[in-house]
Amino acid sequence: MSFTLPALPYSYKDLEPYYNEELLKIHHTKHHQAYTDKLNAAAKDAGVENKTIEDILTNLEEISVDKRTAVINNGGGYYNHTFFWESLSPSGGGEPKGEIAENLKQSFGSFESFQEKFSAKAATHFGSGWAWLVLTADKKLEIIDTHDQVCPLSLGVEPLLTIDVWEHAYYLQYKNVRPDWIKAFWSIVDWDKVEQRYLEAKASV
Ligand code: MN3
Repeated sequence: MSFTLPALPYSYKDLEPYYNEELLKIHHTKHHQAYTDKLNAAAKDAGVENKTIEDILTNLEEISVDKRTAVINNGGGYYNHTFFWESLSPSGGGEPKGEIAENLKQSFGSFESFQEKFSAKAATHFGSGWAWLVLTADKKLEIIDTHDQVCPLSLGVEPLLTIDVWEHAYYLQYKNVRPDWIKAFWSIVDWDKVEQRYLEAKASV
């Protein structure tokens, strides 16, 4: 069994003007593909090639220490990008509805306040990494950031939404101005997907 690059749920030009075709194509076919290829090598080396990526990232302690870093980097790179693509939609943006909307309001005061805090976490993350909305083990919403390709599943929390703030994620379109990328991101967030993930995470034990 091997991991394969997942197809995007939209075409390369569908997220324009917020995320342009050239950037999306390179990010998917070069960066995400490279993580996929290296994950296959790292998983085989660690003897976990027959597990799901979720199982691997949730149980990193089962991998010997000398082989773990390659799995964290490339397994996280594989999973985080798939999760990121699925967080976006050409018909996204606006405000969430349903239970996630209610809980964001309860947890952060208002949707705008949540957006400000999430944007600040993404903007101030030092170096390469991700900002996330997660559901903790005691079912609370939190905003966290992770370095490099560390995945929230390895930290015991369920990811609900993420933004990639590696320079490769925005430099071609937004140059060094990460806050412009973060602002554009809000116009393509798939809140229906976030709601679906929230309901599933809330129901899981
Ligand atoms: Mn990336």
